[in-house]
Amino acid sequence: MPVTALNTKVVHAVCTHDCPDSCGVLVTVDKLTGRATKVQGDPAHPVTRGFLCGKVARYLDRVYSPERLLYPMRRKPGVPKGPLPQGREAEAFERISWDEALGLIAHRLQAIANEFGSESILPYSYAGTIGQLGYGSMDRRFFHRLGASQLDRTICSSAGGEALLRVYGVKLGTPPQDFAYAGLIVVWGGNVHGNNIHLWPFIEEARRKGAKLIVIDPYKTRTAALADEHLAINPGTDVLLALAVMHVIFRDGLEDVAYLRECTTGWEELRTHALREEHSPARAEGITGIAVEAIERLATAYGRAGSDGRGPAAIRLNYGIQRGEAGGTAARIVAMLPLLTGSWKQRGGGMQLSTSGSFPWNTAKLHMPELMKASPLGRAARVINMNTLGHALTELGNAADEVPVKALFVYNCNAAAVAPDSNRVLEGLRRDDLFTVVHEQFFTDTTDYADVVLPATTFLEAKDVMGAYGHLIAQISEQAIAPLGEARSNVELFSELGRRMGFTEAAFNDDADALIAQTMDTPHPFFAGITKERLEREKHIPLTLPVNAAGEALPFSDASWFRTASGKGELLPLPEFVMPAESRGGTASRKFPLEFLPRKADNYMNTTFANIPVHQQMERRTEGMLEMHATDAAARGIANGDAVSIWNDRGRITLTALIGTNGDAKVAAGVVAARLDWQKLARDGNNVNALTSQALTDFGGGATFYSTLVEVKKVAGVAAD
Ligand SMILES: Nc1nc2c(c(=O)[nH]1)N[C@H]1C(S)=C(S)[C@@H](COP(=O)(O)OP(=O)(O)OC[C@H]3O[C@@H](n4cnc5c(=O)[nH]c(N)nc54)[C@H](O)[C@@H]3O)O[C@H]1N2
Ligand SMILES: Nc1nc2c(c(=O)[nH]1)N[C@H]1C(S)=C(S)[C@@H](COP(=O)(O)OP(=O)(O)OC[C@H]3O[C@@H](n4cnc5c(=O)[nH]c(N)nc54)[C@H](O)[C@@H]3O)O[C@H]1N2
Ligand code: SF4
Ligand SMILES: [Mo]
Repeated sequence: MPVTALNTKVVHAVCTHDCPDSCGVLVTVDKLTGRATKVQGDPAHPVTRGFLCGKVARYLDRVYSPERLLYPMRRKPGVPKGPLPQGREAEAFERISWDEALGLIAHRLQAIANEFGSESILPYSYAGTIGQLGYGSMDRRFFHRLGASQLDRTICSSAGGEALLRVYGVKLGTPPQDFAYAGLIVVWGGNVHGNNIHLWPFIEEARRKGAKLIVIDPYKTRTAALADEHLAINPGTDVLLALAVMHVIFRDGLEDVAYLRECTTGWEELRTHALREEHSPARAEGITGIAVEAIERLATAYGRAGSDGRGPAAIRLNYGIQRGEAGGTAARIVAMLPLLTGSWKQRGGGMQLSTSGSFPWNTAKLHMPELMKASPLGRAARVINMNTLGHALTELGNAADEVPVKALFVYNCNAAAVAPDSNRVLEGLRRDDLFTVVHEQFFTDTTDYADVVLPATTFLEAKDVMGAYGHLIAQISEQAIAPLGEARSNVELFSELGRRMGFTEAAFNDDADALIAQTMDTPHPFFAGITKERLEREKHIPLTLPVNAAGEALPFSDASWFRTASGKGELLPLPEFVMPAESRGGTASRKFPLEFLPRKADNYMNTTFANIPVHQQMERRTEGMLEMHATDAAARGIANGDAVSIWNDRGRITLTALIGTNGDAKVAAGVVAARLDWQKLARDGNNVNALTSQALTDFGGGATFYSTLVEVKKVAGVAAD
């Protein structure tokens, strides 16, 4: 702990934003004013190592922003739902007390449940906070007891998560610190520099020792630009690239037969499958867009790593790979690669997609699904996939036997901006007969459609407990400052609302401390010796993973680690390459010839920070821009700086062309890219999700943001911004 001045204290919090790094954050608080004066990365945290990303380094600008939502509000009578100018949203609402707000919400939810059945109420949340309590605890209890529809939270990682479960039976992977020991690092569908910055120092450490970095990404991210080699793959073709890599590995005898025998099932079938001619590098070249030589180089480097005195190969597989129609299989096959070479056996080998499943939280105790039985429904409620929100709000209920959605309760989520096919979503949100409540830290695109807006705390203002999806260290996040204004945490909101609804179960009285104790109540060995009390003393504690004779915890280094039905790494069914229907090689439409990447911003967190001026400044280069290759621009008579219209059957947006030629192009010909922003900050009130679809991944029910075809043309007579 740093030395503190007399009138300040330093509190250990955790950044609860939806980021793999889950940083330990030291918050300096002025004891006299109660105000936070500084945030810094915890130097004692083995992954945070004393620094924060650019976004959160400036977090106090967000916490103390003059635009923070501080009081409950209700839409003024007669004000229609729809976009409000940023900074002037409050004019559409009138302030009410928490007591009035809770009374109003309880009354409306009850009336709607009585008239249409409790399943006509839909909670809609994602990952505004990924704290155990903030992400899902009292809210789940509340909606279960109410008998509301269940939400399948699929917008981010469900296809990749399911892929890991199919191959390994558990979401576990190489700890970030071990990447420092790798001899080859392959970043596959991930943007480490933008989205996962605390992995970068370990990659750099490995590179100083001679490791090579290869990045596989259709977009030239900062990570790709800094790599030894960037393979600009055609979107959605990773399955074929991975099959070609396997082809070379088996062809050249680079597989680890002893490991395959001991730790996997189905490898001989996979070998035959991979060796088929259609999976050769020569055949993959045309479809993946990666030259035969580059595929051979990748496969050989991968297959030989670990045998030349340098470290083994580590793959940082990330969720970018599974945001397309073939995303489940893509994540599944890349996750199989370390099983072929047995790279798990060496420190610095293996693969990381998500480590979230390593934390054995007792979510059953937190969520209490049994409360659905006590609801008026008396059974498990129907499940709605969150990627189909547009459908749920505009079409569900058209058939006589379907329950429509009549109330939407949004928290931890900027649904109007992040959900795919947003024109359908906005059409639904605009309905007068939809009662919408939004619990938020700011006015957003979503609060523009709310009947009632409730103020939420930031991670400085509430206590929580955290795991991570990019490391293996449990942490306590202490409350550093009092809630601003009348903000309440998700736990407080849903516990009060539960009582207001007349739910008498004691479970609605649990506070943060009780909930933390419950979610940590598990006999699982990974939590052996890790208690709430110890976390409160030490702040961050690595999971108790089993170690080998050398004292190293090496996931999947032997068969004891697998949690599949067979107890081994499962390579069947054979992964087949299926061209995404909505891709240049696909069958969906010949009308729209360009593949569109609706990307994340390096300095926002999805749409969080998009309204903060210092963060906007950091994102200026791509603000309102469509990045395209000179070839595609020339073919359409588009010059740099021209206003361009981008459209498909789902929607249309206007951006400014940012054209790259070979050296400085971020995308290859045939691919265009733009980034996510708030709808209302976009040029004609529509962000990139006006173009994305509600189609789901091959398995796992995931979103398919990166399977989007568009056409682009110059907007005649409209000057560029
Ligand atoms: N700065 C910042 N950090 C973030 C976020 C943010 O918005 N901003 N978001 C957070 C969240 S919610 C998540 S889930 C994580 C996600 O982090 P990542 O998993 O890194 O997710 P993406 O940025 O969606 O995708 C990574 C890369 O995949 C590429 N990609 C797209 N299609 C394909 C394909 O078909 N094949 C391959 N090989 N690559 C493809 C994209 O161009 C992109 O550069 O990051 C978190 N961290
Ligand atoms: N085009 C396109 N669309 C995407 C993506 C993409 O890459 N491209 N990424 C997808 C992915 S991976 C994800 S994870 C989703 C993310 O979608 P969301 O989870 O909706 O992410 P954000 O846009 O960051 O919005 C989160 C909101 O939660 C609020 N919030 C934060 N903490 C709290 C809290 O404690 N309580 C309450 N009530 N609210 C809080 C924040 O103020 C913020 O407005 O977006 C998806 N949509
Ligand atoms: S957003 Fe990620 S990198 Fe930034 S402080 Fe939070 S956890 Fe750390
Ligand atoms: Mo995400």
